[in-house]
Amino acid sequence: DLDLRSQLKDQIPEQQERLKKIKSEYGKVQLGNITVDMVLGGMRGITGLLWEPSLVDPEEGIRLRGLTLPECQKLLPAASPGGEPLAEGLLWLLVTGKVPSKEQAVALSKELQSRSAVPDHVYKGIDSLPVTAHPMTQFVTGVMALQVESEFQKAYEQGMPKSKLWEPAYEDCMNLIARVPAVAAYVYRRLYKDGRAIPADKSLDHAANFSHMLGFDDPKMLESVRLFLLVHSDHEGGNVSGHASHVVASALADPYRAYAAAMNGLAGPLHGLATQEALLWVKSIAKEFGEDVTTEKLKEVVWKTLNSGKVVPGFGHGVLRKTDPRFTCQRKFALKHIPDDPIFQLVLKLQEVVPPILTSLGKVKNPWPNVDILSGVPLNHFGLSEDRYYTVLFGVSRSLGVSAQLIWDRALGLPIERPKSVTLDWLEDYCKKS
Ligand code: AMX
Repeated sequence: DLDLRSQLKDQIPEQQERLKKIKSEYGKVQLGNITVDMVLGGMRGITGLLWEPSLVDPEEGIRLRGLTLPECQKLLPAASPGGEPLAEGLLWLLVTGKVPSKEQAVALSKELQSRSAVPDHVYKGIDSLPVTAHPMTQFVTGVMALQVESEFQKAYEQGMPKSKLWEPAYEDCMNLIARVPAVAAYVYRRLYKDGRAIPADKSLDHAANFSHMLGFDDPKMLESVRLFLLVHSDHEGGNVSGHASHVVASALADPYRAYAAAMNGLAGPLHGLATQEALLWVKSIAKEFGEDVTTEKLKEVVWKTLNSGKVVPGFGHGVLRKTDPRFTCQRKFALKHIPDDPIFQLVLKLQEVVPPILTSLGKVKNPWPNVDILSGVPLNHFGLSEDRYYTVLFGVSRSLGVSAQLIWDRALGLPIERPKSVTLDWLEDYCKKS
């Protein structure tokens, strides 16, 4: 069957039963103890969310529906033989847990194209902002303007029962995924190319068409964008953007609102803005000290960054405790396609220099590189050099993972999210008594 929706429809009863069974048989099984440290430490280490599209192992890193990134690269259908996976195939995997055939990926590509028309008021909304507004502000404004067409909101207003709400959630998610590349490209062209928008090319796949609308048609750039969409698509549910989308949707706010919430979190420098910050930082080093800066000088630069009270962007992680496989995957790509790129060479040096310094601080739990130190480098190499735009690219990619879960949130009928909070007074009293 080539239709994603009907595949999903077939799966839903089975997964609903599964959830029900886990609840009734294992509902009282303990998943760990909550300590005061965890409450004060950003809930780190508390297992408290259900998130189907992916899982992060602290040592091994991300698996998308059980597949490592190299497995995804090997098994998912590619645009060209041996090339990077199609975003459509990845989306199919994230939604269903099954590796699609090329035909299924192509059918999904057609479906997304048929949904991709962006209403004019979206562009007008973006145009009402000053061009100085951060690209993420312009992007989120566009996303909120897309919300006007929410099928979910309409269905809810018309009294659709909870058990059927996954259907309009699916409609919104697919429309959202189909439309955000054009909105993102519009922001890019508005800011950096005198507003000369480029129309979609319906002969291209989702990622390639996005690159085309941005203004880049080099086949290697298309591969870079396909890889970028893969590595940033999802990172389980507890990260700021994933969690934000989940909690907002749990109030039965529609997928556009949930995704916009995710994007506002992604715009934080400790999360998605690290893509921008890392590229800016590496480029500023190259500019100030030249591309073949010595190791000694690099060490000084890292210390200077730390001593000025900043974090080293592109290093460290909340859950991971080893080098991010998303980094490794992009390193392999860069070695294949842009081995001599000076910024890439500089990142390779940072990969050696930064971890011992972060380790020496004695408090950093993971001194290793994460996805963001490298993800901008290939795109920058092929001409997309505007650092401030990078988080928007990350956001387009996250539409895949966030949406896959938003559909399942409603298909599984997950309840409103409402963890318990306490005050400092309460904590002191409780701890003194225990
Ligand atoms: N540079 C400097 N200090 C760092 C650091 C880094 N790269 N990573 C961690 N630390 C510091 C923390 O700021 C914290 O210091 P504090 O106790 O004085 O506040 C201490 O080390 C302990 O932090 P942690 O438990 O190791 O990490 P965390 O879970 O609190 O934070 C993260 C994780 C990603 C926010 C952090 O490593 C960081 O700020 N990294 C740089 C920004 C970055 O690359 N973010 C992108 C992450 C991936 C993504 O979301 N895209």
